[in-house]
Amino acid sequence: EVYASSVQEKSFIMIKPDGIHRGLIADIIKRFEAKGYKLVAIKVMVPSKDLASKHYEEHAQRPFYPGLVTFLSSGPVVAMVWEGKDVIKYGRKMIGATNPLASTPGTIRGDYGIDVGRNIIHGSDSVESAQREIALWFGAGELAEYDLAMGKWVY
Ligand code: FUP
Repeated sequence: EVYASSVQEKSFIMIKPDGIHRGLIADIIKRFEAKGYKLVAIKVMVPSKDLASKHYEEHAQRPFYPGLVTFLSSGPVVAMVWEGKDVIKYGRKMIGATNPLASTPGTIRGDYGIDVGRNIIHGSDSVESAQREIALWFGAGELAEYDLAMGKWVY
């Protein structure tokens, strides 16, 4: 059975305010959807400063942290959970490097970004951070459980 637990891996993916203002929502969703990943949660919101601070708390001591928190909480963002095999690692590959100028063309940041402080999208970097971020941004009842008909052709 190909529907093993590895297929159920989830990643927190967020289009940041610059991505929204640049009109990139549909393009980004299209890439994850066309790859074969399954969208199980999505919402548009202007995050509070508290939520933005918690999201990036690992960077609390870095000089760019206050600006990063202010930027993220300026909103709006599109917060999502995508599910599928290796979605955390492969999602990061689709997103590209933190610095858009170091990102390969063909990646989201490589195709659309120039500045590290305006790098369009966030994606969880490990199973632990995905779990933490999904719990931070979504309530348990906000994640849909369903079989995608397409899934049996992807796997
Ligand atoms: P990533 O996981 O690729 O989003 O990168 P990091 O967790 O290292 O950084 C989080 C965010 O901090 C980046 F999206 C942009 C911002 N940042 C800066 O503004 N300057 C830096 O030097 C590094 C990161």
